[in-house]
Amino acid sequence: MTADLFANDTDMQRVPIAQDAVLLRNFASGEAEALLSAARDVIRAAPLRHMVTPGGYRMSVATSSCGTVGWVSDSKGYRYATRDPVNGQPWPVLPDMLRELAQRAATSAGFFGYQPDCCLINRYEPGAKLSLHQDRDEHDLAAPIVSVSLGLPAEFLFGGLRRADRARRMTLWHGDVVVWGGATRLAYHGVLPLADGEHPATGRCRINLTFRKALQDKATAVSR
Ligand code: MD3
Ligand code: FE
Repeated sequence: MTADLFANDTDMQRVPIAQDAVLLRNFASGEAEALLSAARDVIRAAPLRHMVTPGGYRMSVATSSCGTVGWVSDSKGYRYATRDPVNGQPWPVLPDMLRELAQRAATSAGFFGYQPDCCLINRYEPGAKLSLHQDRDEHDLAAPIVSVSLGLPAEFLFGGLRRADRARRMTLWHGDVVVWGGATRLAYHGVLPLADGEHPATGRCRINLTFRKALQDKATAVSR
């Protein structure tokens, strides 16, 4: 109780989730406005859009990307592409401010030398959800994924390596950062339909940034 006397809802807290996964509560709280501003610059050049899944469904989450590659989905499948299919242009560069935040978070979680080449931007409006899935389109599964939650809170589902494994539920709040690596890199995960609300930083939505290393380093990709 006494320890909580001066506790603040923006205090950083490290919460282990599983082996190789750690929640850094409020890690980005102090720079949320700057992160959102950088994300808005990206979105201006590469507008958020609702991709279509290979199965023909329009995603309720709207996405964009920046970096040397961006995540795309269409009737042919999911993949990383060097150009934005909407305008045929390369994706906007990954802003230093975003990359540095991701690198600091990775280091704080024990993953050193993190060099993400993509930041996927997800926008959830009320009702938007992400069904249980694995992220396995990346060619470098040794690198962690760093996720940053901004705006309205979301109920996140974190399962196991098999779809049928029971999923744990946790709330991700504005400013929370999660680093997922090693054993959890291929864990099933998803997001429940976003509850309606209003957040001072984002209005009526949640923005999630996920940093990825989608491409294998050239030096390590050489066949031997
Ligand atoms: C656990 N995004 O973009 S972030 C995605 O909140 C995605 O927008 C969610 O899943 C979102 O693919 C979840 C947390 C997250 C991201 C990637 C993971 C958790 C993960 C990869 C492996 C395990
Ligand atoms: Fe995912």
